[in-house]
Parts: sequence; structure tokens; C-alpha cells
Amino acid sequence: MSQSNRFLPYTRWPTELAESYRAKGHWRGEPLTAMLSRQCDAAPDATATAIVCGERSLSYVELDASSTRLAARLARHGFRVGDTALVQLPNVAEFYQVFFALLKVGIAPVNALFSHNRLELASYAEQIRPRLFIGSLAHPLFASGDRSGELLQTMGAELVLLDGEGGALGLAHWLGEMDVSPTQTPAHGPSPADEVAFFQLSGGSTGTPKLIPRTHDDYLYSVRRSNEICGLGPHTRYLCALPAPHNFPLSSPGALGVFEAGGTVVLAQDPSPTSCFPLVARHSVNLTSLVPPAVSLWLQAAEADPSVRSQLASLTLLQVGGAKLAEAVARKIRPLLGCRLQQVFGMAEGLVNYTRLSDPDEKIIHTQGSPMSPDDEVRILDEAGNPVSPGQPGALHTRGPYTFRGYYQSPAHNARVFDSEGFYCSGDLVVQDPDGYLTVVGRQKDQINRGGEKIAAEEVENQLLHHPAITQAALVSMPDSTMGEKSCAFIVTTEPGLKALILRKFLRSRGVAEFKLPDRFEILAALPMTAVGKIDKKGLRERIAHSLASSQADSTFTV
Ligand code: OOB
Repeated sequence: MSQSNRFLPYTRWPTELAESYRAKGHWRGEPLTAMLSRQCDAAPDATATAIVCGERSLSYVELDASSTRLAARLARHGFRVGDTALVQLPNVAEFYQVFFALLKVGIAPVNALFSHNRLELASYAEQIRPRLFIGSLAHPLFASGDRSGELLQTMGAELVLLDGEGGALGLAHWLGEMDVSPTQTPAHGPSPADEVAFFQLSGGSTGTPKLIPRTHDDYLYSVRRSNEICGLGPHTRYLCALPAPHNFPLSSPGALGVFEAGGTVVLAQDPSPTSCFPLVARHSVNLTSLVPPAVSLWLQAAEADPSVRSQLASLTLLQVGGAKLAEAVARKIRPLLGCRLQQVFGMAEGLVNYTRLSDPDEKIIHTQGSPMSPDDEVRILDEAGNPVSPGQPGALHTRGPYTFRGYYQSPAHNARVFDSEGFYCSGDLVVQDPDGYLTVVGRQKDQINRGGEKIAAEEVENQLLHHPAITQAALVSMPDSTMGEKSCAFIVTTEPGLKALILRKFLRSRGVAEFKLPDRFEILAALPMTAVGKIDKKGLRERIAHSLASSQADSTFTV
């Protein structure tokens, strides 16, 4: 097979737009791995720390060399450009070592979140048919180290490397020192800059989690532009407390922004104050990104014990995104945490909006920022597809130099979410102010945003319908003071005594991730329908919101 046939298929930008993005210098024909070589070439003996992970720290030279060793071993093993990998690692240095190694060979990974379970991994594997799986013994699915499990068998990967395992199939061995110089090993990637570098994960609104092909060109541009807006440099000490593969902590500007700028990424296991505050203090962290529920926890901790605030003295900028930040919470950030706020409204599909560092406080508190690129095109449309009047809410449609043009191998879904001009409809309802700043006011897509973690209603409904006693199911959001939204499953059942506990156990047994388990169940005799015969989810949302507000829990609640 010729080399060019091995590139992964993806929906390309039309030639004219692609050329204009090149002409403007957005797309530079550089692979994402260039950020490492740049740091190492600039200072070949550099001992500057790229990553701090627990008691370990990795210099740029070590990060580059270890990823080259893994890449060389994979290439020797027969891996090459156009292969795919499924990776699931927690917030550890190995996540980045593996990411760069795969890019160096030209293997495109799907980086599953650590909270993902059997169902998500199986679905990703089915879509990309990975030749390689890299997981962790720290995950319950692989804790036993037993490689004969059904998931690994059905995944069909030729090579399975586990972090935490000793021996020849342990990830540590593949990253470790080599007997030959990596340069003596067979030539390998990376793939050309306008080909797929890796897949981002869609928050999803359909039954199957969708994959987003991201090219080197588009992703690196988003990182560089994010760095300009957020002011990253070698001085940046970034705390990565959200799941490392997520688009926000990976590229907005996230860890890749830090590597591009020559700063330091400090890894946290989770965004709780107990994990993060000591790390901020110990490593003089000056930047981090959080989802709103984590911000609330930080504020509570600072309010409860003002002395912990001294631990945050080095923090100058807190980015908040992933879900809507309540104004009241936003106002407390500067007085209680002593740092500035930046709102970030982004999506794994592309478009990222930032409030700017120089914006007046009111703009930062009230809006979710404006598109980062002058070449982001945004249209706000009413239900008939016409532009709304200024200041009116409408559906966000966008295209641009780092917004994808199609989910991986999903023609039917793509036909629904892209218009004829290639604008992607994000499913968000927004208002745009005269300066182009967006405020998120609602959502069209059938998704629950549980404090930044996205749940596709249809996926959970399909799983519930596998239960023999459930005849109908509808998952909707319900308001929650800490998470913003939680999920409520309305079900119709032939077994009136069915308990929430049993249903959650059932979903878990089917491999549904913990964060997708409905927070509440309600049994109804029948689901309400709209005039056109669809389940009336708006009605269900109002019903649960009303019951919660009046605290008159309906006797049909099974929780
Ligand atoms: C980020 O990416 P995803 O792919 O997990 O989720 C995207 C969706 C958006 O379409 C929107 O519905 C929601 O999450 N969202 C926000 C928001 N940021 C994201 N809703 C309200 N306010 C915000 N600030 O969540 C993501 C990707 C890159 C940077 C930041 C967030």
C-alpha cells in the first residue's frame, strides 16, 4: 500500500479556505511534536522542567527523548503512519509521553477519559479499530492485569501496554532506556500536518460517542492563538487538574500551550482543594483551569479557612469553562482566591471563546468571551435558520481554521449538524453583544452538562431500555446548586417497585461510566408527548425543576 493511502479519512476543509488559513500563517505545515523539538533545539542541554508528576519531574529533553524511545520501539514493532491507538491514562506524565510518541510515529490516538468505562472504550474501539491499546492498572477495568478479558479481546488490539505493570508489556519498559539509539530504528511519522493527528472526544448528543478528527495544522494553531490571548510564556506554571485529554486542559491553552511556551505543567489527580492547594503552593503555580463545580469547592475552602488562601498566593489567572459559570460565583473569585478570572467557552469540535485579560470586570463576569481567531466565523440563527436580531438568543453556528468539518465516519449525523456552507451547529443557544462576546443562555442539543461532564441523553436511554422492566426512558437535566445540572431519568416500567439502586447497578453492569448514571429516577405511567409525537423533554425538565423547587417530592420518586 502506498504511504498516501494510509492516511486516515476525514472531512477536509475546502481548498480555498485551507489556502487562506495557510496564507494567513494560521496553518504552518508543522506537526504538533514541533513544540518539543523547538524547546530542545533552543536549549539542547535544557533542564527546564516540562512536567511535574507527584515526586517526579521531567525536563523537556527527557520528555522528548522518552517519547522518541517509545515511538522507535513502536515503529520497530511495525506500527506506522495511519495506525490508530486507544489510550486511557489518568493525569500522569505518561499521558504526554505517550501522546507525543504516537504523534511521532503517525499513530492517531483516541484519548479516552479516565472516567470512561467499558461501554465508551468498546465504542471508540469499534470506530477506530485500534492496533494498540495503552491503559493503566490504576483503572478498575485493568486492575487485575489480566489481558484475557472480554473488552481487550473484542478491542482486537495487537499490542496492549499497561502503565503500572512490570515486564516487557509494561508501559515503563517501552518508555525506558534503549540498547540502540532511537535514530537507528526504522523511519516513522509524524503524519503530514494537514492529516489527522488524533481524535478529540465529542460531548455527544447521540447514542454513540462521536470522534472528532483534529489535524496538526488546526490544533497547533488553536494552541498558539490561545497562548497569545492568555499570555503564556516560559514563566507559566500550569496546574492540570481537569482530565488531561479534555480539550480545555489539553489545548485551551492547557498543557500543549505550556509546552509550546516552554513552561511547566504540574499534574493534579483531581480538582479538589485538598489535591490542588498544596500543589499550587509547592510549585508556585500561576495558572489553572477549572469547571464551575470545582470553583465552588475552591471558594468554599477559602471561605471556611482564610489561611489556605496564602497557599494560592502565586496563582494569577483562573480559567473557568466547560459549563456555565454563575455570576454570583464569578464575583467571588478575585476577593476569595486572589486571582483574576478568565471565562472560556469552548468545544472539542473547535471554536474556543475567551474573555481577554484586558477586559473590564463586568465583561469577564457576564460573558463567556469572544472567538479567539479573527477567522472564526460565527452565525446566530433562529429556528427558521435566519440571523437573529442583535442581542437576541439563537443557535450558534461556526466554522473556522480550527473547527472540524465532520465527525469520524458519521455521514448521517454530519448531515444534521453541518449546513451547506460547512458551518457546525454546536447545539448551544447564545446571545452576542455588540463587541462579538457570547453569553451562553441555553442548549438545543439533547445533552446534560453535569458540571462540565457531558452526558448524551440518548446513550443512557438506550442502556436503560435494555432493562427488561423498562418500556420507555427519557433522560433530562434538572437544576443543581453545585453541579449546575444533574440528570433525571423518567421511566415507564412494568415493575412499579423498581429501585434506583437496582437500576444504577444494572447500568454499571453494562459498563456505563459512573458520571452518566442518572442522579434521580422518576416513574411515570406514560411519557408526555409533543404534538408531533416526540417525547416532550421540555415538559419533563419543567416538571422535575418545579418539583425540586417546591420540594414536594412526588410520591412516584423511587429515590
Ligand atoms: C468544553 O468542551 P466539550 O466538548 O466538553 O463541551 C462543549 C460544550 C459546549 O458546546 C457548551 O455546551 C458547553 O460545553 N460549554 C459551556 C462553556 N464551555 C463549554 N457552556 C457554558 N459556558 C461555558 N464557558 O467544554 C471546552 C473545550 C475547550 C475549552 C473549554 C471548554
